[in-house]
Amino acid sequence: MIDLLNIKKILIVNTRSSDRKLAGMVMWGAWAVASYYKKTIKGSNVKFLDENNEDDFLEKFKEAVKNIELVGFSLTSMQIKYTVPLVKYIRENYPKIKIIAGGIHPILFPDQDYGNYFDEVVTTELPKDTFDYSLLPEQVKDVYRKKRAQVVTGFNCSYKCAFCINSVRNKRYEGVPVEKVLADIDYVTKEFNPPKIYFRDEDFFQDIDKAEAIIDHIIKKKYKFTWDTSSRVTHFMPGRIDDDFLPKMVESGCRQLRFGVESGSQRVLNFLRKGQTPEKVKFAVSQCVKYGIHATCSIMTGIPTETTEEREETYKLIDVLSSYGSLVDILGPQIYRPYPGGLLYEEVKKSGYKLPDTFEGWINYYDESPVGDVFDTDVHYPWLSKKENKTLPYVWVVSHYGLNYSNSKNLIKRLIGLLFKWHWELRWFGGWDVKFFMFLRKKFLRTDLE
Ligand code: B12
Ligand code: SF4
Repeated sequence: MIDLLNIKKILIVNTRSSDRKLAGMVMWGAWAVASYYKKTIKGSNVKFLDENNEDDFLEKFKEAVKNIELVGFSLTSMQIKYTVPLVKYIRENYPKIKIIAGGIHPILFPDQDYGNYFDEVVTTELPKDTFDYSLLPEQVKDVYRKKRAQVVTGFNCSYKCAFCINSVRNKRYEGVPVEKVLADIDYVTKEFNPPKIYFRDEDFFQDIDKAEAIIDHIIKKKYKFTWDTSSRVTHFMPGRIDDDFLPKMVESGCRQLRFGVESGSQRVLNFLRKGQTPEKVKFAVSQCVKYGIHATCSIMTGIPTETTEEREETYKLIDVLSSYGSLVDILGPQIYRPYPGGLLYEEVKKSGYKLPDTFEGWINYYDESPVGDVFDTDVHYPWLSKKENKTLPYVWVVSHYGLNYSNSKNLIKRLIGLLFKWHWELRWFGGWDVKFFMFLRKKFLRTDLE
């Protein structure tokens, strides 16, 4: 085991996870680790480099490793491809540098053969109670100032949806103590004066008392930022998010909630162990609309065992939700992409879907089996028919642009919207126009779902 107490010069690296950089995003795991080492190792000099948020990342990385004792890589499975070349560079040029890895990939695959890439692979979480703002990349700070800051209010979730990592890791909700959240809000407001704050949480209202304390604090301090967060639809009930609570939320600046709607079929929702009904979804979304809050509805299709009729139930639910008006954003339905972990992953394994069993097997894994990007159209999932593999990757583009754009004030957006709405009404997820649009969209407008 590496004796970290005798190591002072540390570099924590977060590489990109696909050919597309996730610019402006906060990479919580790597930031937590860099902050933890900086706080706990006396006299340490800790640097944090996130490829998503650096121009000339490679040059900066090469410069940084010249004078470093230990490099720690934060790894999701998709980052392995981009991490290995950096590890090889260090091994070849600076053999004395110790290299460690940690993150969700080692946590999910603690027994995998990691070869000689790392001197140590950490398969547990490090404490995540400090996020040192001086380590946050400048590009992220800029986003905090101009667009949206983030404040963490909780980690994980006590539900166990079959497709979610929470069901594999058997995690429970870990709320950040309310005093800490309030102090963080005060700090972020003073330091960055953000127009908007995203409360990073898998389910912000899981601790409703904490949610209320945060809302009261924002009102008391008369902060002007708006805020958004993620919620389960099931919190919309008397005594939780109800007609007494919603006006307070709005007063405090709540303008958007994100919901995991997933499916319009009760059978599929039960299969996913989602613990919600389409009626609950409709109620939550209509309540948001009533109070002027945007409801972003994230929806999936191509779920193992889902039938054509059940898919149509999802499309019908989408029609109902979008009929509530322009405050409803339909995100998806995106094709279900299996990532390792989750009960649903056990299901896809039955259809012959296989993940690599060695660390090296992951390096090019996603080249042939593209997951992780809404623009992936070349999918070959064994639980789907040939036709479904061809058409389902285009469903989100038809619904997203057809339903969200067709009433736009911008003429070009409206024309695109009307064309796609026509496709949507015919349930026609093909045609050269859709494919050509997807091609252009992927080439020129890759960063946001605009
Ligand atoms: C918030 C979130 C995001 C955010 C922020 C991502 C980030 N890296 O912080 C955004 C929106 C950017 C995002 C994007 C994506 N995400 Co995401 N995301 C999450 C989510 C919900 C929470 C992550 C988080 O904030 N955790 C809190 C931090 C503090 O914990 P942590 O990252 O695990 O880090 C701790 C330990 O792992 C360890 N550790 C971490 N790094 C290191 C390094 C060293 C050296 C050491 C010693 C320890 C160590 O200590 C840390 C502190 O305790 C997770 C699900 C989950 N609950 O884990 C999915 C998850 C990580 N995402 C996932 C995916 C697939 C993606 C995307 C590919 C999605 C997409 N289609 O683009 C991208 C890839 C981004 C990337 N490179 O990480 C998958 C990863 C699956 C896998 N096998 O790797 C997960 C697990 C969800 C799932 N499907 O199950 N995501
Ligand atoms: S999908 Fe959402 S509600 Fe379900 S376990 Fe995951 S974080 Fe919790």
